[in-house]
Amino acid sequence: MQIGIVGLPFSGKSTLFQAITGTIIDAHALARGDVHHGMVKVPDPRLDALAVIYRPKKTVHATIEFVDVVGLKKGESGSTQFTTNFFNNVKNNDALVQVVRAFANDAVPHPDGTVKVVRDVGTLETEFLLADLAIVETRIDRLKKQLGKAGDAQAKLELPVLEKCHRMLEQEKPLRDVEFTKEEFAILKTYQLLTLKPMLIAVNCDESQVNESSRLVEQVAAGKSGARTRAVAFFGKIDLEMSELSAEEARAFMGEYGISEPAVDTLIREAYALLGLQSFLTAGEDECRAWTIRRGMNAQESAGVIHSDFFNKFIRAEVVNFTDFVAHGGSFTKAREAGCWRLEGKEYVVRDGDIMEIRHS
Ligand SMILES: Nc1nc2c(ncn2[C@@H]2O[C@H](COP(=O)(O)OP(=O)(O)O)[C@@H](O)[C@H]2O)c(=O)[nH]1
Ligand SMILES: [Mg+2]
Repeated sequence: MQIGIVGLPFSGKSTLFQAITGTIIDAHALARGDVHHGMVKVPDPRLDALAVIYRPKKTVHATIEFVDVVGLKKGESGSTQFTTNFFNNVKNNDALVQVVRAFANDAVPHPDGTVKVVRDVGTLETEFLLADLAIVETRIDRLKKQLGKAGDAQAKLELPVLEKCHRMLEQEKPLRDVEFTKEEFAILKTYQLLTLKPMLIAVNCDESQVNESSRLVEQVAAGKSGARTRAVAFFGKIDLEMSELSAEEARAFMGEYGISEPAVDTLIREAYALLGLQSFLTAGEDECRAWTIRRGMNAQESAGVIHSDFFNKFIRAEVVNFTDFVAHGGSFTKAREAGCWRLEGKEYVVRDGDIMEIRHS
């Protein structure tokens, strides 16, 4: 699973990438605009709470991969150029974070001269819609030629799905906001359509915009009601500075700004959820850990994420929800005595934040 950070030049993509990966990219690499990959810890206050109770040797967060996507250039005429290279870099991602600039900084040029969040979201969206339209039209033409010939079953299956996409794209509707059946999704998967990817719009605000940020988020989110589009704010400059501080210094820093956690922490969790991912937790003195599963995975499949033996030899899962677990001192026994412990079978659909212990043969 990989999330691509996209957006216009100088919107703050590399700033965000550095803040969430905790790496510093040197100025030359930034100027060259290299593609950067990084594994990012999914911040999880529940895991932190378990670590306080257990004081384990190791605390392991869930991780997701982020990519600082490049390929967008400022063109000769001053406008933004959407290169083939850019679309190829975008295509490989499972979800996208679109960084939109809201911060004012005279030292940083805006490719279109002024800072306007809604316009910029539209600029990228239009390019993605056109790119998808081109792919869909080419494919429809090709499939139509196969109709009536031997072995045209696949074409008959794919054509209505692509025509549905075509209608939507012509109405400027991104495919992520369209309802598709499982079968339709399976067909569309191979095309790597850009507007089908879940999208998190990330509005990059200045420290002076702390109070304004939720209004900006509402503006960019207006009219985007689909479950696969979300919007959040972050504070590129502050978030990057904060990522370089110790935990204690960061707390003091946040106190000054009156914030309870770095905005990028929320952003990472939103991106994780947008991918359809969630975590269950295991607790012990050796290790407290968040394990990544897809929403809807059952207890046996989830056990298999820990170890394939746990899948093959699964008997039952002991489950306590996070709040109950902590309320009972992080003890399965005490939770059991209090009646909030459950023994679940294979088919139990695991919930986000379940604390589990797998019983296997
Ligand atoms: N004032 C201010 N400057 C920022 C912010 N985020 C990024 N910048 C600056 O904007 C410039 C472009 O940022 P960068 O992350 O390299 O943009 P990219 O081209 O999208 O990767 C850099 O000089 C950053 O320091 C922010 O939130 N506030
Ligand atoms: Mg960059």
